[in-house]
Amino acid sequence: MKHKNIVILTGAGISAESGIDTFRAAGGLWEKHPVEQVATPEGYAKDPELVHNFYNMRRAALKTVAPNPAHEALGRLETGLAEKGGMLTLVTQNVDDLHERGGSKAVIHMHGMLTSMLCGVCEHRWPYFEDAKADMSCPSCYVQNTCRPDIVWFGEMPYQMETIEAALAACDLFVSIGTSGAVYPAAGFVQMARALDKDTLELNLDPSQGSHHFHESRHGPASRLVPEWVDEVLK
Ligand code: BV8
Repeated sequence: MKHKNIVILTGAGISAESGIDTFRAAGGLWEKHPVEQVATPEGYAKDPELVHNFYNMRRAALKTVAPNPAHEALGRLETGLAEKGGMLTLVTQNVDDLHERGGSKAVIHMHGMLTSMLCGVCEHRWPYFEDAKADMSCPSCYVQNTCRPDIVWFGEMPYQMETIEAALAACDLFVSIGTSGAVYPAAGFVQMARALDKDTLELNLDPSQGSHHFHESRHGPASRLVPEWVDEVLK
């Protein structure tokens, strides 16, 4: 195998064919819900009920969608690489649970997860699958009105950045799947990989904002491109 230690970054595009809206397409999430109002700490402080309702809607939608062949192919890749003494580090910007439901066991959710709640006082995190309300109490410290979706908003530090940077330093291939390359620091991973002389590959419906940084870019739907590429890697 040419590549044994692979880091993959996914974005909303890998879940698009499962029926989850992307962010920046026409009619996407940010068109219907201004980022400032629903994906910033300031927006949450101003109207916590509005923000909870935005995430309640997306959390409820998880029950109506299923992983697609791209998620399932990455589940196969994780197992197949391990069997051959290789390693996959799967980093996602997505807050849905479709990678896990598609068979991936180790997923780094650098922007958090819809199915996790966070207490703003004691930082307790717990699995959460229902509708949340601004006046709910933390099950650990019992303080009311401080629980928020466990999501990384704009202006907040993404999770597990040290782990991600160490994985990028150790890999021999960085692959970006279904992301526009619009949001940092995730959008900068390809430049970090290039600076470390790693091979880089983009699989996306159309060229991302960072396409020119990649050695190779393949354009088309993830449900076709990802299984094809995984078969190449594992053969
Ligand atoms: C931070 C959670 C500072 C919310 C999200 C330089 C360096 C560092 C930061 C910055 C910087 N410049 C600017 C910043 C600030 C900011 C930023 O990047 N702004 C942008 C807009 C310029 N970044 C931040 O604020 C980050 N934090 O910097 O903290 C700090 C430092 C020290 C200490 C404390 C703090 C935090 C960013 C995280 C914000 N949270 N999500 C939620 O999900 O509700 S971002 C949001 O965008 C989602 O996570 C999403 O995943 C992410 C990226 O979007 P994409 O996934 O790419 O989705 P998009 O719709 O854009 O594109 C979809 C793609 O799929 C398209 O290319 C399309 O062609 C393709 N596609 C569609 N269909 C298919 C397909 N591909 C294949 N098949 C298909 N079928």
